[in-house]
Amino acid sequence: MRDLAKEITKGKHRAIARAISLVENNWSNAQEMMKKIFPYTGKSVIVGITGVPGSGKSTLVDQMLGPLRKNRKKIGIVAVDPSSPFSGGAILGDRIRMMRHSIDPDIFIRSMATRGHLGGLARATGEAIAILEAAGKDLILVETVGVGQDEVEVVKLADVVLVVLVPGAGDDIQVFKAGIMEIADIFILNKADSPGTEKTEKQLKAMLELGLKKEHMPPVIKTVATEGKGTGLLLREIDKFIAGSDQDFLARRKKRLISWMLRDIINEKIYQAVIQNIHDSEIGDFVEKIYQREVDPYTVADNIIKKLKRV
Ligand SMILES: Nc1nc2c(ncn2[C@@H]2O[C@H](COP(=O)(O)OP(=O)(O)OP(=O)(O)O)[C@@H](O)[C@H]2O)c(=O)[nH]1
Ligand SMILES: [Mg+2]
Repeated sequence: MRDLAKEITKGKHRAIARAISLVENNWSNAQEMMKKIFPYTGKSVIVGITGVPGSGKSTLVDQMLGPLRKNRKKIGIVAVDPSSPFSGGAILGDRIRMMRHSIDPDIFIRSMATRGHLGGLARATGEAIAILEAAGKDLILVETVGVGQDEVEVVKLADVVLVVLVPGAGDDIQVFKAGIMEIADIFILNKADSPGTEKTEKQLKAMLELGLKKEHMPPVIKTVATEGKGTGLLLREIDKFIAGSDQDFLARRKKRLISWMLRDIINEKIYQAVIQNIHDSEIGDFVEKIYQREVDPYTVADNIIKKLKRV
């Protein structure tokens, strides 16, 4: 395990891949490694990108890689895939689209499933970010689909949050409902080659003006990701946001990530303590008593926690 931590800090991609698998599949065994790399974390710029399925997030990420690599930035990409059977094709599409960069030794690309994470998506994604930070990545891009609450939440792990909209989205109240609009530091209106771009841009700006003061207005960048149009401007806006944010603001963002991870880690540890200390047969006995209405499940849970405090 010591070697794995060391290999990560040397930036070895095989080590990064193994480490992320470990935090996903065998969390207990990953902790020693995570403790060792922790001092090396917290120094990268984390860019979150979210938006409705198919809005062009992966295409945008792919287009940003060229200019970033020209500036010799080392990059990590985490695509958080909703594990729905319907998105299977999209996931494959993501991988294929980004393939042209996958042989670059300074770009690491990984997709993570949103479901099936004990201890929560924030913990798993936060740990993947930490591993990439320890590996010396300058910039970490986290792509999430802005549909489920979890996926929208997780993008707030970032230092700067990009929300991708497409023409016509203004007509779709769902987008506004998902809580996705409030979290944007920069709006991207992608597919600006489609009809209705001007209308959506106007609607978006009108909506923002209703809710926000002028100085807090996030920039709206029009892009055509498939042609790389607007991505240079987008990168400049990201730089501007980071450079223009004071240290306190950036510290608050980093602390938000730490706070979620800490909560998730505590939850997971309590859960594991329950599994390890409360035997299945004991649970069975409680179930029987609750079923007979001899006791209620709340009292049982309180008693289990009291018992855990003693171990
Ligand atoms: N016309 C047009 N098509 C685009 C543009 N950007 C992306 N697309 C196309 O839109 C489709 C979806 O693009 P993706 O980059 O996979 O979108 P995504 O948001 O990553 O999709 P999910 O990860 O499945 O949510 C692809 O067929 C792209 O080629 C654009 O600016 N204009
Ligand atoms: Mg995608």
